[in-house]
Amino acid sequence: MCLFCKIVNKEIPAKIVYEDNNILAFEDINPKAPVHILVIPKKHIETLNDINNENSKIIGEIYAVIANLAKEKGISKTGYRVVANCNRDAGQEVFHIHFHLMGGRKFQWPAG
Ligand code: D5M
Repeated sequence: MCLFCKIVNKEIPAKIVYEDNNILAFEDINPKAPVHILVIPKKHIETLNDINNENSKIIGEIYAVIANLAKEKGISKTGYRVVANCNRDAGQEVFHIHFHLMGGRKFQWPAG
């Protein structure tokens, strides 16, 4: 079972900030910004390449959770970045799709 599936199953602890039937959000263990939360579907989907017409509804739900968390964390007005890394060149380390919600500081563009 993958690392994030273990977090979903509560086999590995995480600082959970949001949970519903389909989605889990928890603090990144290695934060790159004052706010750094990972938002994931509970269902195992390996990479962005595996999103299709059957499973894509969850992506909109994830973005609604992100918008709520950004408000809760006080970064919705100042701004934030959402990042999803896909495969080797983007540096994906955990092969269960996740959306990094990062805020509380200024970001460079283009992203490194
Ligand atoms: O990002 C994978 C992210 O997952 C990276 O920012 C660290 C984070 N991570 C790894 N293990 C854990 C645990 N156990 N809890 C919380 N966060 C974790 P990627 O986009 O795949 O490079």
